[in-house]
Order: sequence, then C-alpha cells, then structure tokens
Amino acid sequence: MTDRITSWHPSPSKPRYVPPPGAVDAHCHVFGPLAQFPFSPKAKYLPQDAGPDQLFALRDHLGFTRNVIVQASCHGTDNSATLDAIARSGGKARGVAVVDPDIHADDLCALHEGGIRGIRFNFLKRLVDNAPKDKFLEVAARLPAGWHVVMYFEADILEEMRPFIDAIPVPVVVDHMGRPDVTQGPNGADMQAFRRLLESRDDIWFKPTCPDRLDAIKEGGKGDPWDAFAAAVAPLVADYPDRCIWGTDWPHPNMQDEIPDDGHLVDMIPRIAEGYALQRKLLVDNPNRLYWAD
Ligand code: 0GY
Repeated sequence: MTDRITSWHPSPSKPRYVPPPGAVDAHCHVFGPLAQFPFSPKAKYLPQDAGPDQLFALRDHLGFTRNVIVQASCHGTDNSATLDAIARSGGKARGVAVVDPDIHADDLCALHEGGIRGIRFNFLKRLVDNAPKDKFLEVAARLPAGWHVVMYFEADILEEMRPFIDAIPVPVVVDHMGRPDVTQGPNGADMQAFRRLLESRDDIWFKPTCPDRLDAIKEGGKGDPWDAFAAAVAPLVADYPDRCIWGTDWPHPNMQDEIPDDGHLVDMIPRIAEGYALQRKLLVDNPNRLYWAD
C-alpha cells in the first residue's frame, strides 16, 4: 500500500445552520501527522496527514466548541495521535481509544488521564483483521468508571451481534446507527431492527451520522442533499432524544470517491433534529453526559 489518500473537502462551505453554544462534534478523527505518529502496519488505508490544527480550524469554521476524537483504524491500538490531539485542544476535546484487549489497568488509567472516555470495537472486515468478542467482553468489564463502548458494525450483522451487545456491561454507542439502508425509509427493515436493539436496553446510544456514507450514490442513494437519510433518521432522533450524539466524521476515512462538504453535513442537523430543544440535546447535553460528566 503506497498511495496516501485524501478523503476530506479542501474548502468546506460555511453552514447556514448555527449550532447552539457548546456544540460537540462527537465523531471525528485525526490522521498522523505520519512523521510523528506512524500508521499501523495493519492499516487498511493510508491517508494524508489530517492533524489537530486542521481539525480545530474546521471546528471553529463550522461553529462547534468541542470534539470527541475517535481513534481511527489506520492507527491501530497506538492511541498517541488521538492523545496528542486531545492534549493540544486546551480541554476542548476528549476521545475514544482502540486498545489491545489485554491492556494493563495502569494503561487504561493513563488513557483516562489523557481524556479518553470509551473504547471502540470495530467489526468492519474492510477495516480490521480481527474482532475477538470474548476478549472484547473481558476488557469491557474492567474499564474505568464512567466509560462506554463505541461499536462500529453494518446492518447485515446486527442480529448476530445481539447476544454480544446484550453482554456488554457498560453503555454502548453505535456508530452511524449500524449503517442501515436508509433508502428503505424510516420503517424499513434495517431501521426496524435497529429500533428493536434500542428497545432492548435503555443505555444504548447512537450516532445519526454519515449521510454521506449511508445515502451515497455508490450505495444506491442519491447523494447530497441526502434526502433519504433525512427522511429515515429524523423519526429515530425524535423518538430517542436523550440517546443520540452527532459528528462530522471528518476527515471522512475512505470517502475519497464521494467527498462530503462539511458545511452541508452541518446543514443536515435541523433536518434530522427539529427545533432548538432537540438540537441542544443532540449537540450539547447528550455528548456532555458521555464525555464531560466529570
Ligand atoms: C468512520 C468510518 C470508517 C472508518 C473508520 O476507524 C476507521 O478507520 O471508522 C469507514 O471507513 O467506514 O466512522 O470513520
């Protein structure tokens, strides 16, 4: 693998939508910089550098106040780039790590000190080689107090994931709603299956994120302005207003063929969360409960 890819917009538009004060972009990543933080030998993609300076400039441009930086698969279980970005944020970022399930308790404490508040289990075969459920459950049982698990999986394995999710002893946050086919509509089979999951526990959260992935032309959607996404997702956010958090997903790993304009992503917010009260929960209250409770 030699080509380094760019998956983010060179000059995102200024959104028309103005987020409430204190809004959190609760799903974004940093890549490198490579010279300081090499990518994992197991990385499935090799991106151009997308470091904290770029991320924080985008945060300000979009009208956000804080970031939750999710360790991207290209950095494997070395969380140095994520921790460095959090440290440079002046208290305006926290994070989600990816760890070796055998991680020592002292190292979990060090991650907590560095601003980490959860760990991510990634089940996408195109991104990771292994997802050992038994080892994941072991480490989930010994996380620092107040942490949660972030899960990334696709809709076709939701049913097979159910016993595993049931067994996770801390809150669970599902990336991009488990990637439903939004073109099925709000009552489609994928959205109904996801709703059954949410009904099974009251501490399962979700990210109503990534219209660019879920309503992409190459996925059978119509692309920006992502009408199918808005139609399918708005009812879910309305029905579970206290269990959703939102993020840009910048720098949009692997989206180089259909790069989204981050300003347009922000302008999706009022289309999936109607009214100031709901938008405040989605962007401020909910992410603060998960990431800045202390
Ligand atoms: C996302 C989605 C993707 C990548 C990763 O860790 C990652 O590399 O999460 C993807 O390619 O679908 O949420 O960033």
